[in-house]
Amino acid sequence: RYVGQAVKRLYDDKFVTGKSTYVDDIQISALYAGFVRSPYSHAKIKSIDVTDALKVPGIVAVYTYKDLAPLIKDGIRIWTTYEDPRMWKFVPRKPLADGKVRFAGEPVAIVIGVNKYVVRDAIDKVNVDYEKLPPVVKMEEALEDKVIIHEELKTNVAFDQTFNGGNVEEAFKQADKVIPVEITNNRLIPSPMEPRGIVSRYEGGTLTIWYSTQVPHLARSEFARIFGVPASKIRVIMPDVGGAFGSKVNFMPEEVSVIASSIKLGRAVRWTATRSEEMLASEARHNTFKGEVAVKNDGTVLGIRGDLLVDLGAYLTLTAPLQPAIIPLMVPGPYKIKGVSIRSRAVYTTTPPITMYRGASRPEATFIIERIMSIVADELKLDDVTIRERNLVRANEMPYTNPFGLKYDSGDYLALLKDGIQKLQYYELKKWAEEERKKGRKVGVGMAYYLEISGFGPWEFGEIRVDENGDVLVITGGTPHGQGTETAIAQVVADTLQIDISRIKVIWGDTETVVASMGTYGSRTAAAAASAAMVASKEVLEKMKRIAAGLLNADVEEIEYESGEFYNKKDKSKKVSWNDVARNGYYGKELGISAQIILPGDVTFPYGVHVAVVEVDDYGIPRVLTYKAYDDIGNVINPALAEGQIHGGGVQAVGQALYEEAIINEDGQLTVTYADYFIPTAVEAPKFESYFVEKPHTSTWPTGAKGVGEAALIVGPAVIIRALEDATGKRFTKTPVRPEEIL
Ligand code: MCN
Ligand code: MO
Repeated sequence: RYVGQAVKRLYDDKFVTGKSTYVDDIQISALYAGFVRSPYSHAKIKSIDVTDALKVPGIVAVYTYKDLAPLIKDGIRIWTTYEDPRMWKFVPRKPLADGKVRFAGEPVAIVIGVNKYVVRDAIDKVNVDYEKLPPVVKMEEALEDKVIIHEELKTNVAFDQTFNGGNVEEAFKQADKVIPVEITNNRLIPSPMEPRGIVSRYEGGTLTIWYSTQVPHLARSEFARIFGVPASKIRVIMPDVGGAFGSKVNFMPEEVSVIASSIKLGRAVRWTATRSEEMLASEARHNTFKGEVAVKNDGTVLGIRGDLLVDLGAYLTLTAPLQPAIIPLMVPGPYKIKGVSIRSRAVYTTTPPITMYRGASRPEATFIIERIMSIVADELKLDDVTIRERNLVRANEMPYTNPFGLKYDSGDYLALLKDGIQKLQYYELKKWAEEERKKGRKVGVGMAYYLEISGFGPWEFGEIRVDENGDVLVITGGTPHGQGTETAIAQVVADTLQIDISRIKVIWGDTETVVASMGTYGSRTAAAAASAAMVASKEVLEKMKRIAAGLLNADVEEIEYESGEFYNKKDKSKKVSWNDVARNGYYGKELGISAQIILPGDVTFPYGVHVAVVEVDDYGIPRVLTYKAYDDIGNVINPALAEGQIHGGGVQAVGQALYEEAIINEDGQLTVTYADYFIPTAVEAPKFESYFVEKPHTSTWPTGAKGVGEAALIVGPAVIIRALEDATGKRFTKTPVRPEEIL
């Protein structure tokens, strides 16, 4: 059996030896693109003069919006699930600024030349005449609508919905106490190792697009719609992708401009974002919850009400709607709360647009509810564990429907809390920290609990092909880009087919190879894609049994399969090997051995408790010394991969809680570079301990897996901030906490 084992990742050799192929490594003859970007966050474009730029030797073309417009049939829109005009006010985004810029860094013109260097020179020679308009940087300012960012919308408020769940009036009536809270997640930059990139080749009326993406099939559909061409004329290939963290489920105007240019020129055109372009391309989070909590003196949290304000930046990206629409639904978390009412608003500001980032709304919701639990504990002089014990949904209430109608599928939240606190030695650590503080050290211990939603349906694709040699190709709708989920999929297939894993190859991410795909995001691949591969494997085995029955002159009902042999259960000496069946699948009567599956499925809810130890030095600089996790993620397919996710997400949680902030100044300019936007390195990484429950509560996907890809970044910030409070005796309600607030 492979499932449950820490099998080494199948394709790591090429990565560790530098032989992987990212978009920028694609070797084809192509022109290079670069962008003229607005220095102002809000301005009218009075004129653009490209004459000097065109004189630079090696420059092939400089296009503005007017040049590309005839090719563009529709703008970049939002995720169709959310595209309800009664809910969202937005303007489909154009590939280049049209008459006006709305954030500093917005692309105004595309410059195309024979190499990067001439392009760089020519960018400086494009003369754009701007008329500055007042920037709108703060969310509160945007709400006032004094300066309107998208004139046609007549307001900066893109979304304004009140989410009412349960009976909030009643909850506040019954309260012994009402506690005010204000909780903020500041703006972050996902920062994958590989920046965004695209190569677009237009040949004989068809487009081939190599694209650093998490969603090649969605990209194909979107590009087909934007350019008004049949999707069959577009092939999107996802090469090796060096990380994405949700930010590459998003289509950029730059990418549409590159494709448009390749069509116009009938040539291949490529673009790879520079680091500073990448910082502008994917920004994330930034929201504030302001409200109050109704509690009983015994620690029962009865109700939560308040206002959520979300910063969208200048345009609505494909995935930005998730924030205002999902955060409220997940605020109740694993707790049984009588009533929750949240007015959720999202506003445009003249800042870089927001996309999704690891956890996409669940980190925000979890930070809100976990901060609430700890604040209530402090106000009522209760312990962090006690307050959670009091409010967790009980196992006999599962499946539980939360006030907003989300159905939590399975789990025993209380048992996990009790076991986790012991396993992670929470109270022992608390005691140790207290002793250390007496000696003058500023150390503290914190915990938080989470419930997340993952394994999103409604379906995923899987295909299995057994060739005439008996070797197996798995074509998955998953699109792994660093997680190693392809290895987990191979493990599941190897177990189902009972063959050696070395005979299996897993491929993905090419719209002309993979029939259909939703992709990898929302921690769904171990649940959805691995399950689709599993079900397709079972179908293949049935086919092989039919072939075996033919070869053994038996009825198919008589055939059993075990470890590479098909045999007649009435007479076990009558058997035929896997390889013989495979060969006969091609040279016999059947027409090949393969199965394609679209497997439907639904969301699942992993949960867990995490603990951190934080120390602050004399300068107020915090460090997370230890980070410990205890999670129920359903069946664990590969503990090493799952643990790796806790480590990666945990390090990003350290960054979000303590170091990372995309600071925008009052003119709307992003003021940070990687010199001061501080991503934790190995030096700042804590020591990790990660455990998964022994008897998991499985999901309804056939693998029984729930997700783990985002867990540590979902709960981590709340855990780390709680430890920081323990170390300093102060209260912190926003991320990141800066040294000046700590001292
Ligand atoms: N796993 C497992 N058993 C389970 C659940 C998961 O063994 N019960 C393993 C899987 O085999 C896989 C990993 O854990 O190797 C994560 O699986 P899963 O939770 O299904 O998440 P996905 O494969 O769908 O990955 C998406 C997730 C998301 S949403 C973000 S954001 C994120 C993350 O993965 N982005 C990443 N981790 C990342 N890791 C890397 N290196 N790069 C990114 O961009
Ligand atoms: Mo994600």
